[in-house]
Amino acid sequence: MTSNEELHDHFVKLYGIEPEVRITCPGRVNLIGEHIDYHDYGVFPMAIDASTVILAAKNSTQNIVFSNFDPKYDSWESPIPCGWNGSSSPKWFDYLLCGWKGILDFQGNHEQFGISFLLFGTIPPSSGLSSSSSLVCASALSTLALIVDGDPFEHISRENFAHLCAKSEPLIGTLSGGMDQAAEVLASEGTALRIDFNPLRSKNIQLPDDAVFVVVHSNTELNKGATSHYNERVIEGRIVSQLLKKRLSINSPSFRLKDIQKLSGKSFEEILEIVETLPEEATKDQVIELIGDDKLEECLTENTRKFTEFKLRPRARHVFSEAHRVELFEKACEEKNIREMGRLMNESHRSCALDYECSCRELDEICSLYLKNGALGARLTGAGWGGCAVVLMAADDVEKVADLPSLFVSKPAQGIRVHRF
Ligand code: GAF
Repeated sequence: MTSNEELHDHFVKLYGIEPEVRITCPGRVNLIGEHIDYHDYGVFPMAIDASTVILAAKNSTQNIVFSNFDPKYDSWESPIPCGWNGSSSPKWFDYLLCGWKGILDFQGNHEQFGISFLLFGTIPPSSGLSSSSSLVCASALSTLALIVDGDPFEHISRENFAHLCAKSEPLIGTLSGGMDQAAEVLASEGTALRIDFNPLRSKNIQLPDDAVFVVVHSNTELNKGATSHYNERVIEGRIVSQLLKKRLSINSPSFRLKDIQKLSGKSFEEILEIVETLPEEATKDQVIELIGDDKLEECLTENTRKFTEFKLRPRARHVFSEAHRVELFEKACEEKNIREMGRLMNESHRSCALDYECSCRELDEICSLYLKNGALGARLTGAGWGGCAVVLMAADDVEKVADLPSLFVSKPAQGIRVHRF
């Protein structure tokens, strides 16, 4: 375990100056509510103990310098102005650049100065525990803390800061929602979070005392195609929104499914009945026939124009049923009904695997293995296509899985924090 003193001394040795700030930003594990944040539906994550730590100080140059405590990652230095170069496989420091740039844009014409950053991370990368958002948030807060005096959150609310970080990260290429940044910025130690969007807000939720969440790595990194699969799911949801708007005579520019449900006045049960009448899948030409060229165009982005085939009914079924499960999970949690929480997690995994097709063999196997050994619920967490599963055990049963592979038992951790030296 690397101590704060070690990091401090490493910084001084590396750069020959004292660090001014230390930012600690946790990762997150999502308990339920997968792939629905970009439709503005509420989600249920908690921050975890693994984190990104950044030490930073203004330097006497006009250069941005990034170094990683882990020697396997190369350092990177560039004169200002600079930014992510748009490469399709972003490096660790590209995420830091996004956070840095996000704050500079927010601060308008603020005088720019060189900064030296030192990164130390304990969130396993590509594991579905949101290491990348943690890099963005930590670098954004380091930059802000170097620009303003005192508590940076007196200059921007935590909600607006999380929103800013979420806006900065898509520069990297994923059309992601805002769950990860919100969980990492808004979390309080000891409680999970119910996060809602547009406007972003959160509520602390006490987990039942006898609920233990175990995070298990499938030992498959998020697979290479994950960004493309992710964006494909976003576009499929947008097409569904156009179909539903037409079907229900809704006039709205939004293609967030929560807006469409709200405008339709339908309950989850009612909207799920309508979903069953949608086409199972459609080619691009068929979509154009169904909604028109202009409506399809509204759904697409530069990088997603290449998609030619879309699954519709199963994707919609996942989004609406998962949003409903979040409501039921929150209720079960308040009633301390951990059996029901587990049942909902299992349903969620099934829906992710079969309807959203964002699981993989290794994740399915881990979930089955834990369920066979007494878990109440087990599901993939995060985007899927590799990474981690989250398992719910009754505290009395944890012994039963002591010999199974696991990463850690997760306790709700504190959100992002700043320390000034
Ligand atoms: C990734 C995204 F960044 C989140 O916004 C969310 O959509 C998640 O996948 C899936 O629930 O972590």
